[in-house]
Amino acid sequence: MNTLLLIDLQNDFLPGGALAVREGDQVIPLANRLMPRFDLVIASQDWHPANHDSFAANHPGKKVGELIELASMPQILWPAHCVQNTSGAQFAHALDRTRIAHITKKGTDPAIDSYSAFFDNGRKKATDLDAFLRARGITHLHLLGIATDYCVLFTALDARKLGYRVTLIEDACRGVNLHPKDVANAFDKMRQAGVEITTSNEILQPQKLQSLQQGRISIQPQTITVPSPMSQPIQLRSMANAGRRRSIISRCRSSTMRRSVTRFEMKVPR
Ligand code: VGL
Ligand code: ZN
Repeated sequence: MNTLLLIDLQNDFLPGGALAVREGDQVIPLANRLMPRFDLVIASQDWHPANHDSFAANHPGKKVGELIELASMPQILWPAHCVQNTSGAQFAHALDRTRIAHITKKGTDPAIDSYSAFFDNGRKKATDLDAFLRARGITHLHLLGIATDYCVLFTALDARKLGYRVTLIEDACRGVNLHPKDVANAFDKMRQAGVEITTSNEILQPQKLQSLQQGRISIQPQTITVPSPMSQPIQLRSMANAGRRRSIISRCRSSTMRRSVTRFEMKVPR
């Protein structure tokens, strides 16, 4: 069964939320368009009690971003977020919830954090997710959500360790980037673990992308996203003049073959 896993699409991770992730809101319309393409949609929900030990406010004198030790592991202190039964913990208001067949809650134990939707950070306790998927014979997961460098990363790595085929929809993820390279490093780690990378366009418009890559059609007057071997999807912008448009397409083809699409984008005249 064609399965999509939505990671933590909750108000607190959107701009204006308690742990706001830049452009987190841009993931929501993509999730809404992608859901109808899957037979099964599952969502994870960060679901902390108010006394959760990952919250800086629960450690007098400590600040957000500081490291403490929790359950014998380094733990980043976060602003209080996704507190059970608060509006911040609810799914994004713009998210179409009607297709979500199952919700996996995580982070409920106040004494340990849980970035992965499968296990707590100490891998001591499992959530219901693996059992749910196994019971249905699911072996391949498509993944999107927030945050790339925490919950998406740890969920993808655990899924691989559990033997799932994992495909990440890279333009439908956004990260925290506490350190500037965190998101890029997260993509590297996932790739090294055998996570496949795709884009929403490849799922929503597969024929169009194929034609574009084969040079049979030109780029429409809009922005499209193609899979990049680097950390972030690249955007190809259509140009006003036809000659340039042709050159972009041909460069796109050769760069894709050389797998250096990100460098290609920097060469495009603007
Ligand atoms: C997350 C930090 C703390 C996430 C959750 O959803 O990526 N990050 N709790
Ligand atoms: Zn959390």
